[in-house]
Amino acid sequence: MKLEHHDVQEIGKWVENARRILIIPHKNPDGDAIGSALGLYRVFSDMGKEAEVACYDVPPTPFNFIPDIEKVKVGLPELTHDIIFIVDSGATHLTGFNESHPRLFDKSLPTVNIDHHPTNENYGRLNLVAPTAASTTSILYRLVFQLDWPLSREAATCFLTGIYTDTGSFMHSNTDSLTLQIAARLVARGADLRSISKELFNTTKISTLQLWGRVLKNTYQTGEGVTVSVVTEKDFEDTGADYSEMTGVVDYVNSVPDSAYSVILSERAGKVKGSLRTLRDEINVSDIASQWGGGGHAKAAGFTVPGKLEREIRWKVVE
Ligand SMILES: [Mn+2]
Repeated sequence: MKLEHHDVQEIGKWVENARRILIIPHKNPDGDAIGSALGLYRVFSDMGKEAEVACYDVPPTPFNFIPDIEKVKVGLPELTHDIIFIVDSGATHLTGFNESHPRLFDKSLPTVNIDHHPTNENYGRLNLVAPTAASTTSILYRLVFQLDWPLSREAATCFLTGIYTDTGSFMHSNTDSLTLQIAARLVARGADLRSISKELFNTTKISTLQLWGRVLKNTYQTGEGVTVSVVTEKDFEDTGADYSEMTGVVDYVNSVPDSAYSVILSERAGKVKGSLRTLRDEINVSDIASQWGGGGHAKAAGFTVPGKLEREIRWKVVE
């Protein structure tokens, strides 16, 4: 359970001496990004600190049940804080602020980078990067536990949200014993697992169902055993769904028996995004994504390239 990392005590000292703390999750925030940011927000508020959460995008509406979600500000305030936490962001561009605020990543500001993506660039002045952790929130739970910070019921719900979403409701291969132990401890601390599963797993908007219908209909398998689906800009327009509503459908596309791995190509604003997943032990989709300038985890990764999708396109694997 203990985080073996020399920066842990240093983070503790920084927080002890800080008054104003800014927390930044990645853009298009998922459950782990939002759970990390708002969990820390609650912990620091309970310590009497003046905490703020700033994100590039508005959090998707399924996260409206998360405590303090209304406190998330869109866009960055002036960077005059005593500490700036950047959470769940494997690369600087994922925050959305790399071009407008390069100072965030040149170590001139008191930044703390906490993440579990193996491709993380250690861009913080302090870095707590644990690639074996199932979620950033599971690292944060251990940090809170080790530094004896207060853990309210609300913060526990935030942290459990990150574990729940990043393990695909405890179904992905990153659901190990430590992750389940942390989840159990969070439930013991009052985390609201019932709301998390109801809001994030058993609630689906009509636009989401229609989008998923198109993704499922467009699914095919290549000669090399790769399961592929595509979703175009027009599919988003026709259904009224936004990009965040893709969450979840990838698990269906990835469930085809004997598939090597799965890819969903989605088109948005002149860019094509690829989401890769695999259930196979011997396949590392992060390596595959890196061929297109992307990255991520061994079993779940992604990339973004400029361009658009044309109907005739076929995904081909070459050695
Ligand atoms: Mn994550």
